[in-house]
Amino acid sequence: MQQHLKKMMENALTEHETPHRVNRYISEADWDKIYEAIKTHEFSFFPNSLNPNSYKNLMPWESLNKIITEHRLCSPRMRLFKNGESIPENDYSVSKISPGNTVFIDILVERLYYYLREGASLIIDAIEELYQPLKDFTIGLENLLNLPIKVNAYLSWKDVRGFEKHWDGHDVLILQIHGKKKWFIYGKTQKYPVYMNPHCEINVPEKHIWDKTLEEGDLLYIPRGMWHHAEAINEPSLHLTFGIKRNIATDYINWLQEQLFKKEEFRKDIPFSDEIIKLDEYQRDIKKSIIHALEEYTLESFLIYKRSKIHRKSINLPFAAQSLIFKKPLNEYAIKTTCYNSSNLDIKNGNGILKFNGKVLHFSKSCYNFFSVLSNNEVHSLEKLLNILPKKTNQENKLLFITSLVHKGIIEVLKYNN
Ligand SMILES: O=C(O)CCC(=O)C(=O)O
Repeated sequence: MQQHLKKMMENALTEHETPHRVNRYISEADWDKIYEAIKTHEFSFFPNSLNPNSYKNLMPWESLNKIITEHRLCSPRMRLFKNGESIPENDYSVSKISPGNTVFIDILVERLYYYLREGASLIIDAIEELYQPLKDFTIGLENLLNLPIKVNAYLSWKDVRGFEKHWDGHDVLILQIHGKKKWFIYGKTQKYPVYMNPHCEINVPEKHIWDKTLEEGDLLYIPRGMWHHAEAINEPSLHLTFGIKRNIATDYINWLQEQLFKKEEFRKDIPFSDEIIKLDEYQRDIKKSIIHALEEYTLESFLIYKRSKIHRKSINLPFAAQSLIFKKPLNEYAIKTTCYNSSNLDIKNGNGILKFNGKVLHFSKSCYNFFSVLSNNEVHSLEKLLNILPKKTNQENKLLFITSLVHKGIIEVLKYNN
């Protein structure tokens, strides 16, 4: 294999090791404590828990400026808030029409600076999608927690609240990256509250139970439902909020409901209300069917499905848009998977199964090795993978098989000298 390609593959390999992605920023000992707090829903403060040599790389000011400059981030992806009120987007940006009649929003920088100087907070949603080091770290955390994570950036300059006192329907990890911010934590509204719960009583707590000024490198874990607000202290502050969506029983039931459409007894009409005997029978039968369904569609299968949905799209052009991707010499190509979790791979009844982005891919047992080699997230030479595929399949069909996986977005092609 060519030396450059080998080097590139080695670099890619270190980039794709999950623990490495997280250990670069949080030590294993600190992560263990954070993990315990998340598991037990225990509000916790972790001072100085971010590695001082690296955490600023999660969102340097220059990279943030580049993100805002180079993307057309319109509301609500990027928004300004002051004292709990959103500042109308057209107060700091203008709609423009391109020669092709496309309308787009352009920021008026002078107005933006003015609002920020006046105490507005700037919020960018899902910022991990826009910055690779942050995305890598987020993927690492997702793999450790087996839960999906979305990151928002909050920037403030004045001792003015962005949001008023509120609670979130998901857990949050707050990482203070630049400057300081003062946090006020209040009690809970309800145990395990969720946004869509119509039975949630809103009793806004009056007095805070905890307050602290977060300094650079500090981390705070707020379980869902805890009221909080934050204020900067008249100096630039940037924190990243990692929103963690936990799985709850109603998620399992919603998934179960989708599975139950496959079964006749769950599609069957409920008798009319004057058919008392039939109604009784129906009640008895459906109870049995529900118990049976819970045994068939287990919590474990649901969790595997949810894990497979934790998938971040990755675009692989020019390769994935070509019907025939590989041209000789084949030793210039390398392959890696876009599925980060090897637990999505399984063998059942002698056949291989790959759960990918909520879909299920069945393949013959003879390809199992191929997938299990790929699923460790390393980068592999195409030639090595061709050799792992069954000997009786000819080269052309092996290449077509690999091509079909690239077309599905399951694996990606890398090429030296691209
Ligand atoms: O910085 C703020 O004003 C509030 C931030 C917040 O609520 C959060 O990060 O979850």
